[in-house]
Amino acid sequence: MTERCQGDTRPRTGPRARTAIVLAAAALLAATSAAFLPGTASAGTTLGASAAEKGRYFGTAVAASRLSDGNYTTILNREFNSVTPENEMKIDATEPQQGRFSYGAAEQIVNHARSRGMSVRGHTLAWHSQQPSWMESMSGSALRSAMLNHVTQVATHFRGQVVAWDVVNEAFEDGTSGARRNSNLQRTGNDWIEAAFRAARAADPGAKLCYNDYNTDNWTHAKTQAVYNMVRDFKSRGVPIDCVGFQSHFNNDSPYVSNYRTTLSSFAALGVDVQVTELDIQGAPAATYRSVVEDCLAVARCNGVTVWGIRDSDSWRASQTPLLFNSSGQKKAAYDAVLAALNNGTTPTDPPTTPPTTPPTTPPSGSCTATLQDSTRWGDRFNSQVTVSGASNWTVVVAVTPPQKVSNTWNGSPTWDSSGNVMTMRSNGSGNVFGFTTMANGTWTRPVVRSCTAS
Ligand code: G2I
Repeated sequence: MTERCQGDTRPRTGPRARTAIVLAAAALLAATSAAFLPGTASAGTTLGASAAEKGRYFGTAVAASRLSDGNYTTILNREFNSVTPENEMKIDATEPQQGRFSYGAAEQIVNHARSRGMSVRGHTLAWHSQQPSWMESMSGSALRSAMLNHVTQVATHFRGQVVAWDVVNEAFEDGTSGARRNSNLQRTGNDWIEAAFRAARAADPGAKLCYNDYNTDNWTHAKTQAVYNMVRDFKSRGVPIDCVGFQSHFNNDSPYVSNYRTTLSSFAALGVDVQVTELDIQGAPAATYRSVVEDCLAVARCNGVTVWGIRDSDSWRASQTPLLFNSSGQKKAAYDAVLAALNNGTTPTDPPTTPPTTPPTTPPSGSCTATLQDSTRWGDRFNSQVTVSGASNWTVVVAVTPPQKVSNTWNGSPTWDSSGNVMTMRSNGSGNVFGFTTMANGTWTRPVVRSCTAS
């Protein structure tokens, strides 16, 4: 190209000229791809590039101690366009002594990621676990201000470098209570979560602020409903929350369930982004990995998936071989399934991003509305009444929480799924109010209306 003067517009037709044109075009294409998809190879062949084509990211947890492992960083740099420090931004790592902050390991990851165009999810500012010993032994107003100071300092330090923060992690109890987890932070007052979110917003107004938890994947679970109610309440009161993270550590005791997509879309309908934040699946079944990715792609506000480690040997549950690469760094069948899901994914069509006007027990659905009310309660069972509006021929799906069982119904024709926990009730000409009796079997969680469809 150097043999021609500027302004020389004569056509070039010789073999050298054609080679130069091809090379220039290839360079331009490469430069363009790099500009739009930093940190990834060409679209369609890596997780990050394929996710980017769908407007999503595909991330992984990263441990600073592994950044010197060439096999690890080769995969990291090739496949992922988002990283979450696995432990390096936790409270014990960033404030090991009160008021003395330590950011070295976290910065190592942030610099590695950002210099390659990957985005960073921050994990986590306020959590009952992995607290430094000085914080573990604190309580009351001293703990409240120490927690808020921690949120402020860390979010300020990384301002502009972290796209989303898990502001609060795992604040709800497991099981059927739907209660907050009893932790030293919870004991400072029920408003500790919203106080943490407000402090984070003030410190880094540009970061998306997320609530993050596990065992919140199954829409019928009390814990899922409890988090949903908190987010709904926060949105209605203007507490600055932008996103909800679903850790999604799936295993034989806590398996993936087909209502996962309902969970993601129901939260998204509250007006928050949703993200799969710590995905791993015992045994890495390809079909389940594929389903998770398809569920995220089906929800417009599901804007990314993060797996909790790269190779099986990097996993906190290494013996369950739950990740996309084996311990030698080779792609597993689950990898191929995820890549295929990302490449086949369609543009999402679920639009609702405004909070539903229906109560939390009535997630948004079809063209009718079903509202569930508690009715008579006995020592071993309770009645519920569902009122349908907007249709005379309707189908309403209701779920009870195992080990509950529905023992009786009226004013509708029920059918059941194989688990016996999900009842599809169809109108039978008896009007628009139907009812049913639930045997509690020790669990008094209110049944959930999943959908109402006019027919
Ligand atoms: O437990 C799995 C994840 C559940 N959700 C929140 C995540 O933050 C959590 O991550 C795990 C890390 O993957 C582990 O690596 O959190 C664990 C601690 O709660 C991490 O384990 C800790 C070990 O307990 C420590 O002994 C060890 O020093 O990892 C540390 C660093 O390797």
